[in-house]
Amino acid sequence: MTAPQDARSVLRRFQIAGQLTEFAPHGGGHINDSYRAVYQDAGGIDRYLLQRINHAVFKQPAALMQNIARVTTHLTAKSSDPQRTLTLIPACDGTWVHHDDAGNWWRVYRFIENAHSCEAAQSPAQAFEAAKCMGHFQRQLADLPPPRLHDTIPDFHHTPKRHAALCAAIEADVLNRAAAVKSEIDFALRHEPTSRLLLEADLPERVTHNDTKINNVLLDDGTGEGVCLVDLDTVMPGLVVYDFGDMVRTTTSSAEEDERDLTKVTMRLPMFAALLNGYLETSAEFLTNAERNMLVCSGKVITLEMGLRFLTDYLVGDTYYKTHRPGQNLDRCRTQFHLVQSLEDHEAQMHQIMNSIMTGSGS
Ligand code: ADP
Ligand code: GN1
Ligand code: MG
Repeated sequence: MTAPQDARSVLRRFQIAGQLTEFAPHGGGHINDSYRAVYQDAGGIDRYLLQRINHAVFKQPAALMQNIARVTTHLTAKSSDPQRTLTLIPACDGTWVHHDDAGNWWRVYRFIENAHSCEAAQSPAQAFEAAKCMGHFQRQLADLPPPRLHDTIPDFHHTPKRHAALCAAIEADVLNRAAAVKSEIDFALRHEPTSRLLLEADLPERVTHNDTKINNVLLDDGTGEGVCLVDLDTVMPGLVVYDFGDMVRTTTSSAEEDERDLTKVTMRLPMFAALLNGYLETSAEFLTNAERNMLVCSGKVITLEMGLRFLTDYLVGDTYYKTHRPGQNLDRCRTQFHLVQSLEDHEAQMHQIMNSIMTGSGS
């Protein structure tokens, strides 16, 4: 993370009035650096979120910011409560991003108050709200005017290419780590057909979020209702089932992504039912049958994808995701593969839940 002092000085490059009174790192994402800034002036206190875009991951930050500006403007224009949508603060030069002398790219959002995100879903009610909010987000963006959004990371959810990248990393084995992770590699190779399931389903391209893990949803502190999705770096053309799948990945398991006790990693059917109910409430009007038919298997595909990505990063030397201890990417891979197994074991029950919701006969 950039030293807080350096980050703090960047704030002067943005159109923010008042006196900076507090400044601290915020959130626990794997990619960008985020800081919370509190300003005070005669009118009261205003809070902001400063973020340094990871330009090793997002290679075209200017194009990425064009996407975010278009999407946030569109969402705000349609919202009945613009205070509850993501809003960019302009830089002093009138653009949406500050490019510093060291080559870093910075942006600032207005801090959305009286809302929080969860690292893991605590209840089906939270899963319901998060999924409902995600469907709303997709629906609101369905009429985003052309041109097509930029692909901020090409082939981001091309799971077969993630599989191929892992195979290349195994082949190169630059750190001689492959032999010790044979069972994980075997699991990945055995699941190659799973990697193709969503891309081969001939689903329509839509504007999607592409990083809908539960901590990218803000929930209202008072009512628990979904407020909005945050972390819009990967908003681009994609498949809605990857968004749904990432919520299955991050809400059905009660364990953290890097949990070492794998007995804690099992999928919880009530969370899945709540996700489906919440999502269908806001997406039913635009989902095609083909999309609806892939909702049950979407969780295992993206969970597999994340396992492939974590294992690849472990093999190449932990260069992509932030890690805080040795072996963390391998631990993350293991939870993902364990969850894939659990999702497979529960697939028949998930289909039953889907059928009972579709026929109006159950949860
Ligand atoms: P990262 O790339 O680190 O995941 P995020 O954009 O997801 O960054 O922000 C980190 C956390 O900050 C989120 O999980 C959410 O809890 C919170 N957050 C993000 N944007 C805002 C905002 N505009 N207002 C309030 N909280 C926010
Ligand atoms: C990264 O930035 P963050 O932590 O929300 C990653 C996602 C993964 C996620 C796994 C740009 O998301 O794809 O699902 O970690 N984002 C990028 O926790 O690679
Ligand atoms: Mg995030």
